[in-house]
Amino acid sequence: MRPDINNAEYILYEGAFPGHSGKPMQTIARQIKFGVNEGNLKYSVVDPVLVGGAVTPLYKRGEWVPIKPATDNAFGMALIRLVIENERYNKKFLSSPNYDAAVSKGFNSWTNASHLVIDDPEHPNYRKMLRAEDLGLATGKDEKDIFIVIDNLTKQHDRFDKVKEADLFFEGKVTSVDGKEIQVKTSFLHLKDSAFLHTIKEYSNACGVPEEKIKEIANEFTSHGTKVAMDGMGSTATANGADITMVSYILMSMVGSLNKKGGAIIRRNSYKSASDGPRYRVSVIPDAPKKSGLRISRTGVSYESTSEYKNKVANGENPYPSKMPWHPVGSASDNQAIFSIVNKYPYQAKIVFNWMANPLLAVPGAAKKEVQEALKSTDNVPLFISCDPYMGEMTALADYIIPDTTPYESWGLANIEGNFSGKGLTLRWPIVEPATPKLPDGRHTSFETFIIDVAKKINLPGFGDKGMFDANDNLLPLNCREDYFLRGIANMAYDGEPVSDISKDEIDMQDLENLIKDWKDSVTEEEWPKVLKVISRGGRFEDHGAGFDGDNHKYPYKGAVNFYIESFANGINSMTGEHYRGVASWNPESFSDGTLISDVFPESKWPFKAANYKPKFRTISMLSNSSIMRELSKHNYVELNSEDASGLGIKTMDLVKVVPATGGDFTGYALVREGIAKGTIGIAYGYGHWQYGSTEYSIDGKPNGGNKELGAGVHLMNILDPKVDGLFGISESSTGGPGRNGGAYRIEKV
Ligand SMILES: Nc1nc2c(c(=O)[nH]1)N[C@H]1C(S)=C(S)[C@@H](COP(=O)(O)OP(=O)(O)OC[C@H]3O[C@@H](n4cnc5c(=O)[nH]c(N)nc54)[C@H](O)[C@@H]3O)O[C@H]1N2
Ligand SMILES: Nc1nc2c(c(=O)[nH]1)N[C@H]1C(S)=C(S)[C@@H](COP(=O)(O)OP(=O)(O)OC[C@H]3O[C@@H](n4cnc5c(=O)[nH]c(N)nc54)[C@H](O)[C@@H]3O)O[C@H]1N2
Ligand SMILES: [Mo]
Repeated sequence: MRPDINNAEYILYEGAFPGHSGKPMQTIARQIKFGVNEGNLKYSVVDPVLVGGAVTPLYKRGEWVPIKPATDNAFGMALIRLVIENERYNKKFLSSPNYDAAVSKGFNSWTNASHLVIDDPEHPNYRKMLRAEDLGLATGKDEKDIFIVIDNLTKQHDRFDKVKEADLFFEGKVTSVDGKEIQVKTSFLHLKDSAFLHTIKEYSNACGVPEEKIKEIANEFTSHGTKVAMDGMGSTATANGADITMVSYILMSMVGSLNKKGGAIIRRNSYKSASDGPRYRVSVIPDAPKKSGLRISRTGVSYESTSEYKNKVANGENPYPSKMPWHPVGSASDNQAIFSIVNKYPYQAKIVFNWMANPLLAVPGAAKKEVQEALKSTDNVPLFISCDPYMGEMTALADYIIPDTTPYESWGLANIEGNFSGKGLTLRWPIVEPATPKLPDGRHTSFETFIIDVAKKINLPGFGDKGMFDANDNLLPLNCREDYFLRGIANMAYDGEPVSDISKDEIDMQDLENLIKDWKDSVTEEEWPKVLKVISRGGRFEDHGAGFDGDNHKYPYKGAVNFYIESFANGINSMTGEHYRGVASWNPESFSDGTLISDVFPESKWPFKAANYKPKFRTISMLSNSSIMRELSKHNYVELNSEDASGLGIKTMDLVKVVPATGGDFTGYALVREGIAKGTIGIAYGYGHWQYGSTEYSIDGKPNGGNKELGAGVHLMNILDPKVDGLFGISESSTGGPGRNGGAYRIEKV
């Protein structure tokens, strides 16, 4: 979810820099400016780096609060402690055990704060939420997850969905139908216990934010009703980043601001398109085989379900540790996949197909020479294909490169990443003929052409003459990219109330007749006027502000915000066999087996942590497209706080060597300034390329590239996890999230 900047009164940015990066930086900058000048918006940007953006002397209502990298959990838990201690939370909201109860009190979201958790180590469902069946209560045939709360009126336990006002503070025994007593405690109290493990002073020492500032922010956050929100990503991309994600939703739930105007609203609030839609079942594969197999990234899978674990147990061995970490809570992840491929674990990749990704730079530690060597070895990767319009770092290692199209040459359906309350979906259509090679049948090479042709060759369902269903389950061909995209656009045009037909004038004005002549058959005669209407407008959008019904977002996220998270509490660290905590807490950065990074690499020898941030004048990969943008920042810097720098005798533009604790030194120009937290190295991402034209390569014997300017600057080499047997980039243990910020480094003057 994302802040509704247009209507918010206070936003806490915790690792997202408004007006500098974010999605997209221009819109966020503009909305902040309006919020400040015409609304009542105030904001705090808690970040190790002051990059500029919307924190400048001109924006008087925004402040920068420096924080040590990878310590946001300490800051966040301090806020939670203060909010609980000073009863600044909205009790009416938190004691609503279901969505309808919360709505009846003027809110538009709900939490499990009042739900009971089984707190008895002897109980078979210890660590789980208390459910109706634990008490022997009858439930409906298809009902599951009937959680239990204590009703504030009757003081008796009841189903969560039958109660309007539940006890937030219950701790004690409940009795099942057959008279057994179960020790339970509310989610809220679990969180409270965790927050009270440390004092505000301890939290403040850990994160470097003064106690007074933490108190001020706790106060500010709870002084605007539901018109507050929190956003952040940099803080979550750390080896302890799962907790700060929880903290963010919990803090917003302390005041009930989710799904409220001026609070946080869902992003990607979109029309149906390349999905099972009103005109075409684009995402449904006719005769699809059943899904099977195991994701290579080891994410979203518990180690206990693997054959490695079962075999070890069957042989009477201690199953822990696993060879590499398994991440029970996560979703698909390229940073984990790459290390699986490199280590041939849990299985060997036979064919690697890379598209629109450059993991060598994007994944912590993957820029290491050893990772590149492993990817090049046919022993690890027998066949490596990359589809890319550019000679990216990853692509340069491939056996085959399929030239792909760029945005002006291709179709695209792109979601809106927040900042807009209504439904919306953008689309782009090819406006120039692709510069990629032309095939004998007139199509150009591209990702879609490659996928369709290979699929047809190996007889995969979902392609060729019987490739797709329309809404009436008639089979239609899927032979070119337009069959896919135009039907997606037809779905979009007909989703809900269909759009009106385009007029003849508009068709002529944009020469749309010519655009469609080659793809007449992809959609029906009847659909074209509506498809063109959407094409002519670059998408379909509700009116500005149409997403609100009074003070409520019309498209609320209806799941509960979990104060106690069962999936974490029941997840097991595959390296140690220990359970994760079910509630947010302050845990300093650690390696996958729980050893603190600072125990392995003590701060006395490795005094710096890294903060990597998005570059202002380029996107992550794209730097060769505009020499004007390149002129504005020819290279990046190793940015240091002036106190740290003077201790090391470093001045701006000195050459300095950054030494990551696990090797991979790099040398760059120092920039000494006040806008960096102490003990932090700030480095802009997207520099230090060794491909993208910076190294020469040849095509059909003709030299290409070789422009050193394209590779200027440094790429932050993150540390590896020495506790794993094999190459492994530092990551968050429960989810597998990348640990690109934080770590352990030292700096030497060259
Ligand atoms: N100009 C520009 N804009 C972009 C992009 C780009 O490449 N260039 N990329 C786009 C993409 S893909 C994305 S996902 C968004 C991301 O946009 P943002 O969410 O803003 O992402 P980042 O710049 O990666 O990180 C945000 C901030 O986190 C800070 N940070 C680093 N470590 C920590 C930490 O431990 N704690 C805290 N509190 N902060 C920390 C960084 O200093 C940075 O200022 O930007 C998009 N917009
Ligand atoms: N150290 C560090 N790591 C990071 C981040 C960071 O801030 N610091 N940011 C993270 C974030 S938020 C993100 S989103 C990821 C991004 O990580 P990736 O998505 O892996 O990387 P990109 O550089 O955005 O682009 C990937 C590839 O797309 C290709 N490409 C560009 N345009 C096109 C096109 O039109 N068609 C095709 N087919 N290919 C194209 C480029 O050549 C490149 O090889 O990086 C993450 N990793
Ligand atoms: Mo991103």
